[in-house]
Amino acid sequence: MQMKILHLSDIHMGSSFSHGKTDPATGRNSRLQDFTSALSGCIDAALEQKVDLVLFGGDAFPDSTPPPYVQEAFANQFNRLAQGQIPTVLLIGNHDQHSHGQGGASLSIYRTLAGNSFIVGDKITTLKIETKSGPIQVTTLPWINRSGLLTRPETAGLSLYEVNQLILKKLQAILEQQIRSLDLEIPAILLAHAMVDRAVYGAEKFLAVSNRGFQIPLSFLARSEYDYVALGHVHTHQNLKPDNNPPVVYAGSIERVDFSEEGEEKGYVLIEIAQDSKPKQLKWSFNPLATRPFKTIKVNVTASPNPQAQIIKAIKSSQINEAVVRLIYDIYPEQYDLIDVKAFDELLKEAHSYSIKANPVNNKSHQRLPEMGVGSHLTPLDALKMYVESRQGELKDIAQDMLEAAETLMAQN
Ligand SMILES: [Mn+2]
Repeated sequence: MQMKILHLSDIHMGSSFSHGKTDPATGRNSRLQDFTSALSGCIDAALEQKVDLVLFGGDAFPDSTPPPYVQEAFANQFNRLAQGQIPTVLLIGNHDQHSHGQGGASLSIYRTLAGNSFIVGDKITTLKIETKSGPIQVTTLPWINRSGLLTRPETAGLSLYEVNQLILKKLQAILEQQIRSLDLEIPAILLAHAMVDRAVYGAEKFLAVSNRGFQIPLSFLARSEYDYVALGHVHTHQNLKPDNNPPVVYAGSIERVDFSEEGEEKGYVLIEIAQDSKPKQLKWSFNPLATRPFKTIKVNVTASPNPQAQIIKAIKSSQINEAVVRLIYDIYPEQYDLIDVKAFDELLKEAHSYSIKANPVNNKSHQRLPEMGVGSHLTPLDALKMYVESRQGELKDIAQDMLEAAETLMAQN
């Protein structure tokens, strides 16, 4: 007997509107249609492949109170799974929680819909789901926040680091309990919305260095008792266990939320488990979706006698048809008179949407800092400090934050 599962994540329906345009007929943002098409592609695949189970890894919307027309676009697609009688687990991500971390407001309504074919994963537990190809176990691990696992007296007087260590200790014990409860004869999947240590970060990286998020070590999740670990949160598709023992896979977002995802392929994961062979055989594949391309055109015209011609040439040699385009050009302020932006507007019209940004280059900033010359050896942190000091004028408001973020990032490696 073969069991088929579709794993998708990070839908973020209703985001990226700044990269769209308003449809004059409906008043709706074109990016909602793009995200709906991407989601529809996942649901089409689930129905065509007659999968036994759909696992959604969390982050349905940009926040827990999406406007009704956005909820409707989401519900229309998931409703097709209910009609196809495909059991579906909807996991709660950080964007699905209220800011104070109570429950999954935007998804909890699905609990009551469609003859219980939806299961909302809002707590750590192990579900046993009966599918048309047999039973499967799914441990749900929604986004963890401090208030969910710790009480206020437990955290009194502790530093942020100590609080995180305490959460991890508790989490490890709870996960251990779940793992011990598994029936190893039946397929088992861990479905988690988490920042797992060792991931390559995309747009969500700012959460990693803020107080809101913390990281779960890969070793907590990559357990041989699970046949597959289905992850949500990081938007870049990747497998954290290349030896596939077990696969620990971020499906990634299904459409580009912003330019940080420009170069990434978007899609969903199909999993096949031959549960009767011993040991169980598992195959998984990443399936790309047709998504709207993003294109950055970056030009430095500071050395050009004819910056206008150079920028036009760069636009003409780029694939911009129906893409979300941003044109950025580095330019000396004294070259401004040589630029006619209207000509760029004309050329960029065939893009889906576009933005143009002139990046003024200060002649002085071209001089290298003498301390950073060839032959001197600096740690990356010292180099950053030196750079920040040399740019006090522009960076003073964010200098401290930059340094703290850098220290946090480097301490993690
Ligand atoms: Mn997330």
